[in-house]
Amino acid sequence: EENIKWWQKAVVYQIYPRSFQDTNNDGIGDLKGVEQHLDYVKKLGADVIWLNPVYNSPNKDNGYDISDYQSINPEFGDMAQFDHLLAGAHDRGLKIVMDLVVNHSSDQHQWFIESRSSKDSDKRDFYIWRDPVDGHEPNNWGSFFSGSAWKFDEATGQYYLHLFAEGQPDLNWENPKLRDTIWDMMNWWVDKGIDGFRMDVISLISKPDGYPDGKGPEGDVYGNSNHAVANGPRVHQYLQEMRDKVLNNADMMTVGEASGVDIENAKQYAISDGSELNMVFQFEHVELDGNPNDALGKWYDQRVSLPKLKENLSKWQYELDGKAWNSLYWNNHDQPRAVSRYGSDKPEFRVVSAKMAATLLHFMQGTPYIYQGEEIGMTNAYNLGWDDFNDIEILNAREYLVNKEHLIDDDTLLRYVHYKGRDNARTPMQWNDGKNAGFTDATPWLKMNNNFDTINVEAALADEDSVFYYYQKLIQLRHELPIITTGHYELLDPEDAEVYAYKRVGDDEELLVINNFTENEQIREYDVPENAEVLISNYKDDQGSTLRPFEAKVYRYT
Ligand code: ISL
Ligand code: CA
Repeated sequence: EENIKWWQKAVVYQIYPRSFQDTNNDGIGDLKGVEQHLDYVKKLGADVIWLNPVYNSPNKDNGYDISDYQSINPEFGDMAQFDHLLAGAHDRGLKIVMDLVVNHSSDQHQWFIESRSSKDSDKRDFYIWRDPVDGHEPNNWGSFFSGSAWKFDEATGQYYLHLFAEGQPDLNWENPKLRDTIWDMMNWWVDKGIDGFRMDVISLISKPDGYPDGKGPEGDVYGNSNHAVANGPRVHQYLQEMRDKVLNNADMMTVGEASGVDIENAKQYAISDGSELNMVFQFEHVELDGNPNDALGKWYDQRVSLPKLKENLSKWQYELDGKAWNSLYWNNHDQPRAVSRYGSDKPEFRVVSAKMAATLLHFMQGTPYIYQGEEIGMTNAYNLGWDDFNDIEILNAREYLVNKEHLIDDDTLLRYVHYKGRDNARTPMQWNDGKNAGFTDATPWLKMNNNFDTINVEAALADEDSVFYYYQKLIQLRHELPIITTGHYELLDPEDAEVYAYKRVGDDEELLVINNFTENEQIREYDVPENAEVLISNYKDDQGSTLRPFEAKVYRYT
């Protein structure tokens, strides 16, 4: 117990401010809107809020292209409102973790404006510039958002690297001056009293020496830069330097978004001696239903099989236990809605399956993250069409895969987008069944999911059997029972393709977590002692070996 850190017992609620609550009727969520709902987050029981980027940005990638790290985007409010929000959160015992996006900045950042102005600029080496090779790009790296990761700049005749959008040039971490500038900026936020950082694609900051070509899937001209760039030679050195220069200055929570990171890498990033980060967001389980050997990459709409999912999640549970720390998530602003992807958003199964998925995740070892709307079972947004999407990843994929390379047609991509697209998660929060679900009186920046007449916070709060109250109970149990934080994980029946059952083993008690992953009844016998009691379930009564559709139950026994 004594050795447990606060962030190991905590539950995080992720807020995407643009889509949370608009208070000045411009169709865009804002900081005042976040503040307005602090009591809602408190009622749910979460301990920490992770705020997606709220800094100045031309919004090529919705705030992940930052033009001033020490400012608040006027569409969200101003610094006084931020300070007020932070104080309001602290008054309620809530912590706030900020998004830190330092693999790249916006091309509108003053640093880049100076950097691109001349080869002699003292900011030139804040970014990554290379001469053309035989008249074209320095290597074959592809951008995460389609096409080449290099952009030729006429003014100085060199290419700059952008692993994401053209408007997101990569910062040059090799430059100690850049690193010092970042440490100063981070310390400025630490001094404000924020409680931690979620570090965007932090696994990509150290580029491999020599910039070798990456290997891409067959039929794709670009090398997959995720594999070529992730976990570069100096990434751990940089993070240890960050620990020393910034993170040790306060009691912070840190989570690195770690694209391209496997178990062995993660053991170092999230090592329990505290020398780097507290935990990482790994991507393996959300990449299982993709197309890794194909130029289509993530674009696909087949579900992962349960044994495959089990194998992966279990590997992380076993391997990090005692050595590092897991983050637990089904979805975020980059992933489709959990209930649509892992449960069922059919009306008759939505509530029960959202609770099942929550049970499966929240009884694992690690720090759980809940993405806004997940706690009321918000679903993918099938009513959005090509004219409605905003996300650069979706729009670029259409440009590249459909229009340029003719790899698939529009309708197929649309089907994939309805399964996987990031805008599924970004439609505004559904507060009630009124105009625009109570999100705004104006036209929302992104079309609403049209199911808010039934799926909304007001309805959830009025129904004691709602998904909301189930999450509330899961969080409460985590706070009360140390075994949920520390117990050892044991998978049962790895090959069972319908039911996901596992144990948490403590010193003097155990939990057995049983989840029917299907919409059919299943019959399963598990060995449970006489003294077993049902700790939580998404059905009112226990029918023993009969598991009803999406039934989840947890037995506790000694
Ligand atoms: O969204 C993805 C897959 O659909 C990822 O490739 C994603 O781009 C990657 O995980 C990095 O995400 C983070 O950095 C991006 C930003 O667009 C994402 O919103 C952010 O979470 C660039 O800053
Ligand atoms: Ca607003």
